[in-house]
Amino acid sequence: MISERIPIYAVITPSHRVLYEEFFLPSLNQDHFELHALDLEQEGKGEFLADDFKQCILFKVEQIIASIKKHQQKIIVWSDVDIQFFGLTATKLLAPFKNVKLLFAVQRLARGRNDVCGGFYALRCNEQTLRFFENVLDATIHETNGNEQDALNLLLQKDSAPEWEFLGPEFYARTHGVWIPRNSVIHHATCILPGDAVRQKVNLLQGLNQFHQWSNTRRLIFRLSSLAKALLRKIGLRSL
Ligand SMILES: [Mn+2]
Repeated sequence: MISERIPIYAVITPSHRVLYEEFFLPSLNQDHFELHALDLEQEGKGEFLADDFKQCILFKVEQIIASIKKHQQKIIVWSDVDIQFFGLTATKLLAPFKNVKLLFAVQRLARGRNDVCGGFYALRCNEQTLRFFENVLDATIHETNGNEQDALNLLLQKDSAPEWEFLGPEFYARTHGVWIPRNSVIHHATCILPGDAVRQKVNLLQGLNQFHQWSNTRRLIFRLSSLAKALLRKIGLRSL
């Protein structure tokens, strides 16, 4: 057990509870992370940017603001539950914050692009990040039609943004491409097709379960089959 665990926050909706219970929770090292799981009871399947999805986002941003007030000067994590961990430690997560000026470290949305993913980030709780997330809430409601990720991207472009950087490619998301780095510490099951989100995510998460403990041979087979599937998608013989 390390001396102080890092608070990690996640919002759980009924539609995504299965992901939380089967993948997120069993893979999270609670010796390193102090879990704050916030239940949000609502109807709906949680499809990206549907009304229930947007309500969840507003609840989430309000809770982020509350968490920053609660953990002054500490580093905390906010995570989606369509994520599984591959042995992520507190030391690994805190490494970028050795730069004392760094306030925000966030997963990249897609390889070769410069937008952030709203599904996994760490932040240093202080007045500046508090103000920043109050602005994210405002922009989510008034400028980006309920999309918190767009609001984050909009506000991080501005000169007034807190000092921030991307987490490395080992904070892997499916939208980074099929080639998962061997040192990956998380796997975010970001969707590649609209509709039927939870089922797609279960398949993605199952496909990489316990990846950090795989043999080299198993990793190689997975990668080759991923490339083959990607090729079939490209020529239209496969959708997923
Ligand atoms: Mn997600």
